[in-house]
Amino acid sequence: MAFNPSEHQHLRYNPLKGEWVLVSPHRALRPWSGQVEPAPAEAVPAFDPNNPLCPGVQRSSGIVTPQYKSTYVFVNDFPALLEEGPEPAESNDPLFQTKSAKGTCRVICYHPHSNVYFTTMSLSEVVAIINEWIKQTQELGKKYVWVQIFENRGIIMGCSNPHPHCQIWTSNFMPNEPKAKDQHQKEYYEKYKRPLLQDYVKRELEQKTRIVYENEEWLIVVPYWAIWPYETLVLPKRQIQRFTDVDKNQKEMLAKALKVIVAKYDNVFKCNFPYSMGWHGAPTGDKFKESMPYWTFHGCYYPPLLRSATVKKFMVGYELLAQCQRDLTPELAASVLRQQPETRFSEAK
Ligand code: H2U
Repeated sequence: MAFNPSEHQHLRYNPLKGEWVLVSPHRALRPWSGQVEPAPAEAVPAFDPNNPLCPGVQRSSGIVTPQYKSTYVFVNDFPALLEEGPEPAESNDPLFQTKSAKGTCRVICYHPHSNVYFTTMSLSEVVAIINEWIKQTQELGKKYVWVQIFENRGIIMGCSNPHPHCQIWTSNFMPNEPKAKDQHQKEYYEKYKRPLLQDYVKRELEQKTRIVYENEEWLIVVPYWAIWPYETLVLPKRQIQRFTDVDKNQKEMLAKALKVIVAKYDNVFKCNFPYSMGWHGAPTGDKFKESMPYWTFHGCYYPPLLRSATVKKFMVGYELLAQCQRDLTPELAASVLRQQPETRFSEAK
């Protein structure tokens, strides 16, 4: 019998992180009688006098959120990283190593209304969010080597507040994920003299099997090495290293791409598709002025849903003890997403 990647088990390599994933397509139809998550609540009022992220409402810190009209940024009242604090002692002990950890955590409210999102905001409102992401990268990147912008969407992803928002955690250290991507993109560039992700864009455009959406500036694919069922990678068609390098056209086209990808996600199971998403680009801080041609700026969406609006993939047993595994092939996931309309089901005329 000839090998068929959509039917037969195999391993795939993630060249960005140097990790392998087990793909087991033959298992995709196995029955499920496990946990079903409660259906996510959909109706959120535009203003909730008890929601601290709404304009005019008091936060836990006692500060009243101002009457903002566009995006609004504040320092997280419960930060995981503080700018100042006692430093741990240096240690040469190979088994008990410690390092300094300093940084800051901010929250970005996307919009003054709680009942809007990328799918329902205007293009210019989404561009305003992108401008805020760039501004924060510029400002915090002067001081910190890593500026992690991320959003948790939905209760099952640990999102604690229904108001449209994301977070930024900056640090004086490179966290593990971007550190691995830094190392692997660097090694690839040294070997092939081209940025890994620009070569990848070219190959995905040729193969066409994992494309979810593209416009003149951006390509969204389910990566060949995806671990989450409907994971996607947002890639620039023109090489850029950091968010701060995005030009006007890339910004507008990115706004368009983000509106479409979220609409497609929501259309798959007719719900607010939960995910964690965020941005990765070349390190900043002392390296901000350095050109790092091996680094390609990109976005990642990690959604957990697998079979329905309530049944998610668990990263448990084999994933925790051995390595990541998936049943649905990236090609099948991409075709499901590609076929979805570009407008959210609730907005369709
Ligand atoms: P999440 O929904 O991703 O949990 O983000 C909401 C953040 O908002 C969370 O990190 C912060 C929480 O600490 N927050 C405040 O800083 N002040 C508040 O009054 C409420 C929530």
